[in-house]
Amino acid sequence: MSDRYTPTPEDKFTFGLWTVGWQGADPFGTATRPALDPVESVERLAALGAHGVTFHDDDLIPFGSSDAEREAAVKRFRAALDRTGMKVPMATTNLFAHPVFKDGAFTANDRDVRRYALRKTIRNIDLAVELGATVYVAWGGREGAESGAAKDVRVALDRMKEAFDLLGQYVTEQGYSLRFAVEPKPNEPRGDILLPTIGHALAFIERLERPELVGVNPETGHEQMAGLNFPHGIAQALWAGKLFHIDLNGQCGIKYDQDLRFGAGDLRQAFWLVDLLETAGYEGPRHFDFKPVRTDGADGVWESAKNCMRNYLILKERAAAFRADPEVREALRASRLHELARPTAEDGLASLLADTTAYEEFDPAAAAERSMAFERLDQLALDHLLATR
Ligand SMILES: [Mn+2]
Repeated sequence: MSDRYTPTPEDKFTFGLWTVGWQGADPFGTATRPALDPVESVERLAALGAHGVTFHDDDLIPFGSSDAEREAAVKRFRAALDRTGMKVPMATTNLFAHPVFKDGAFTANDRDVRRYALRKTIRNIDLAVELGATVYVAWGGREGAESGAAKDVRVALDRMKEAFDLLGQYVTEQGYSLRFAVEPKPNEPRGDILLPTIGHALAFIERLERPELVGVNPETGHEQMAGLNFPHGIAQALWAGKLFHIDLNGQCGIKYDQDLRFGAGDLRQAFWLVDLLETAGYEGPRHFDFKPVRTDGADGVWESAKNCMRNYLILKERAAAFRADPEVREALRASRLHELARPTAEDGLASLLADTTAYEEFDPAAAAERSMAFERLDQLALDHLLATR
């Protein structure tokens, strides 16, 4: 039963194995669903029209597996990929679940833990590259603190930089075509996490030895947990040439990390996000990092996975209709978007200083009277989002 919102692999939708595989354990309750075999996830997502899957090392190879067990798990996984044509564009490291990472990984106060974390990461980078990944995500969920003296943040940032510099050196020396994507999050599981927003991460990246190898992997809900406008953050990442990957999901305001399916939560921001990704030339995977609600069984897992993609395609259609509407084009002009696109002083500073109409003869009161006409423009967007136009 397919319609125009049924995806194909060309839509480049990808899912983390940990998303559909989430068993529903939360801080107050144990799992509500049985474990899912990664091979089944690959097959079912392929049947739904996805392009690929992504994984943490421990999603595929349970922590503590022997070398033989590791090899067997990879072999089965690779066979499923070959059978279905599914890709692995991204991989990442679980540096948060095992108690050894209770105080972080790359910035743990305990040096032994930091060295172990780097080796664990490098081991999975080798596998990621073998499976064809071109992006390696780093979410430092445990890199943070709950109290002031427990973490010297400036020194911890030195250690964070050291980690990315070493990883950059490693992939360069190996000749890998792999770039890193830092995933910001303000809090949870730590009280406060380092590199809490897109902006913090972008500033950090410029201090690295190989900044060209490192970008960001922003997640919808993570920015919204900080009360921030996700499309604005994505726009700045694109502007900086740093949107290496993206995690799409849903979040209802400033509260715990909900990881709702894409399209749930702030629908207006989802609309503007899709409009941005589809018009800005973003070519990376549309990756979903969500958690099927723990109230549901396997039916809800696959229903929500399907609907992440469906909602993206609906919003893509709605955003395209908005951009194609002649009345919208007229409204954009009335709101002077074309003027924003024009440099403020293309004739140079000297001309600006010599231009008496820019200041001496300028009438601020008259300029202040010009309506920006944003209300009409925004309602046109809402009409298109709600499919009433
Ligand atoms: Mn999340």
